[in-house]
Amino acid sequence: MKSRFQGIRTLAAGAAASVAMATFAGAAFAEDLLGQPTPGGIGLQPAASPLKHQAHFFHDAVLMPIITAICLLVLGLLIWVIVRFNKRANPTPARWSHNTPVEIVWTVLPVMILMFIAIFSFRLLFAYHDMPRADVTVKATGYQWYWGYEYPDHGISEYISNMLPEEDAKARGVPYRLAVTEPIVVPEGKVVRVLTTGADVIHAFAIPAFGIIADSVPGRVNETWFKADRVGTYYGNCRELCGVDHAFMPIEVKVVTQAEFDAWVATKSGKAPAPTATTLDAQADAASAAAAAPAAGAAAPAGAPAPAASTPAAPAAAAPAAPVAPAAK
Ligand SMILES: [Cu+2]
Repeated sequence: MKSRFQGIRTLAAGAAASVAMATFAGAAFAEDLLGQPTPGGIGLQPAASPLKHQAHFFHDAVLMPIITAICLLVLGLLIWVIVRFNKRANPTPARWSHNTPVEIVWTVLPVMILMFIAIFSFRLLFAYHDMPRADVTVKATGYQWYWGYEYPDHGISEYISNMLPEEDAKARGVPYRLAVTEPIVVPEGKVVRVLTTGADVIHAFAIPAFGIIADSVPGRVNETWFKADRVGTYYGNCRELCGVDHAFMPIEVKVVTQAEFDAWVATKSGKAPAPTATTLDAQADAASAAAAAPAAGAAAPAGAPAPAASTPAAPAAAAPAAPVAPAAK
C-alpha cells in the first residue's frame, strides 16, 4: 500500500514540476510587446498608464497569490481524500456528520478573504472614477464599423479612423487588424479624458496597455481616462459585440512628445499647413534621415497621403440620440 502512495506522490510532484517549468519557460521566452498583444504571451499586457500599473499590482500581488493558495489547498485536500479515504484504504468509514468548528471556519474564512480582496478592488475602482484634471479631451464615437475621433478643446472636428487594409499594413510593417488609417494622437505624460458614445449600436472603447474600457452607448456619453507613461503606439479594439465587422474596428493611439502633439494639432485643426496624422512616422523617418545626412539637403516632410478609407466612412449618424424624455405615468 505504502509503495502505491509513494508512486502517486512522485507522479503528482512530477506533474507539478513540469507545469511550473513550462510556465516559467513560457514567461521567460515570450518578451511582451508594449501596446499590443504578444503571440504566445500569458500575462497581462505591459502597463503604460497609472491605472494599468495599479491593475497589475492587484492582479499579480493580491489575486494571483490568493488564487494559487486556494487552488493548491483544494488540490491537496482532494488528493488526500482520494488516497486516504478510498474504499480500499479505508474499508470502514466513520459514521459521524456535521462538525460545527469546521463549518464556521469554512464560512468565515472565505468571507474574510473576499473582504481583503475588496479593499484593493474598491481602491482601484475609485481610482478609475477619480480622474485628475484633464489636459486633453478626446471624443470617441463608435460606428458600425469604425471609429470617429474629435478633440473638442483643440478645435479638431471629427475625423474617421478605419482599419488599415492588409496590404497597407504589410507595406508599413504595422500589425494588421490593429493599425488604423487615422490614429488618436496624444501627448506623453498628460491626462487624457476619453468621452465615448455610440452612433448606432453599443460599442466599447478599450486599450489594454492603459487598462481602460468604456461602453460606447448611443444616447449617452461615458468617460474614462489615461496618462501614457511612454512615447509609443498602443492598440485596442472595440469590446462590445456590435455586428458582423465588430472584429475590424481597432483603436490605435500614438503617444508623442508635447511638441509633436502641438504640431499635429496645428495641422489637424487647419491652423497650419502640414502633412496628415498618418505621416507622423514618415515625419520621424524624414527627421532621422535628415539628421543622418544633413548634406543631402532638406528632407521633404510630405509623406505619402493617407490611404483611402477601406469602407466609405460616412458619419451620417453622428448626431447623438435626443435625450430620452422622462416617462409620464
Ligand atoms: Cu463596435
